[in-house]
Amino acid sequence: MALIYRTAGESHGPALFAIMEGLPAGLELVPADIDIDLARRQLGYGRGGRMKIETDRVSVKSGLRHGRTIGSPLTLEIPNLDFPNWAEDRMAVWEPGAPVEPITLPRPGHADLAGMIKYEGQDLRPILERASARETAARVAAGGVAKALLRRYGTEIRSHVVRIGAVHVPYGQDLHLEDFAGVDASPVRCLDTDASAAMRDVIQTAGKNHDTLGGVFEVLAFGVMPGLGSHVSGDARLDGRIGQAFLGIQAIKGVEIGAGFQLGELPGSQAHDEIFWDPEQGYHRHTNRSGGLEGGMTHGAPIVVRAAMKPISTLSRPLASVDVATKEPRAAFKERSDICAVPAAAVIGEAMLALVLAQALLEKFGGDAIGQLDDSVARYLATVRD
Ligand code: EPS
Repeated sequence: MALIYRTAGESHGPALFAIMEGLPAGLELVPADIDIDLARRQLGYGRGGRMKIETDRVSVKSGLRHGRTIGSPLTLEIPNLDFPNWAEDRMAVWEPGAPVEPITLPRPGHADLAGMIKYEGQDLRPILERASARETAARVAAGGVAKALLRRYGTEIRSHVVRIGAVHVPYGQDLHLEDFAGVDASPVRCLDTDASAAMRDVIQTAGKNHDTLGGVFEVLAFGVMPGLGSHVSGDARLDGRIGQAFLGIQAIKGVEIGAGFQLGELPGSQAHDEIFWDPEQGYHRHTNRSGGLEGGMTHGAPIVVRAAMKPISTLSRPLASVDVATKEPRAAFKERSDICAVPAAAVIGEAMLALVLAQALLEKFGGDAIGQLDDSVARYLATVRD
């Protein structure tokens, strides 16, 4: 069965949920597989007051028995601790106890206006609640499960921030798993100490100026077996599926794989990764401009994905907008928000890459029980070197 997942929940509703179906039975999980990533997603210099309110922890509601999946849909719940603080009426699932004023001032850059037009509404609340990046907590929870599955077959996923506003480190460096040991200790999840300090400074300045900042993060998957994905149809190509998964993260506007846009500048002789073979390593490359993907398939080198995040669209000094009730010019809606969430987005990127790779793994090897999957993977890996 294919692995599918879906999230549900609003930012200030009672809870967020993820349901995953198609996981093999017998996969061992511990709470930390999910909770550590949930906590990592809440970190990062530049986050707003909401992160002091929430302490995201998963509560598993189905699909797990005695720490092992049982083949049925896995339901993950993350409560919104802010719901009782101010949203019980605003987000009441039934008639509210007191009347709730509509929000009528769409923020440029947010889903507010397009969503309101699409749903023929006069209140932005139902749109902004689901468009909010709070939803990504549920994806990160599902990603924690996908990571546990991938880890069993030697794949580890890491991320780091390579740009905040104008401050950046070189993109596409030759990084190894060990290089990421201390990345979460950086307040902006950047591997370079000087750049971390400079990124922190620009976020602080943006905050003082009532502004927000975006940036670029890179996600890498190490220990990926060759042959996941497919060259046979456009929608089966793994590059395309990764692109969709990353562009589906709130505020992501650009995605590159490997050398990405730089490949458009290079001649073929400098753009591709030459092929070598020796008895110890089997097939291997000395470069990885392809970001681990050729012809829509993994080829065994690390997968390297970069994504660009636009600045947060809720500004404490709001941009020009129009009141949708009166059509009068007004400043956009202003609500508590973050100044910069790129470090958190990098953790979300890890989850998205894990989910795409877990889907590709299960498509290739199938199996209802984890032992069947183990056997199929082992049989295949025995063929890969030669
Ligand atoms: C968000 C606005 C802020 C962020 C939120 C995403 O929330 P609030 O309006 O409650 O202050 O903090 O992110 C999260 C809550 C989260 O868990 O990441 C938005 O509008 O997208």
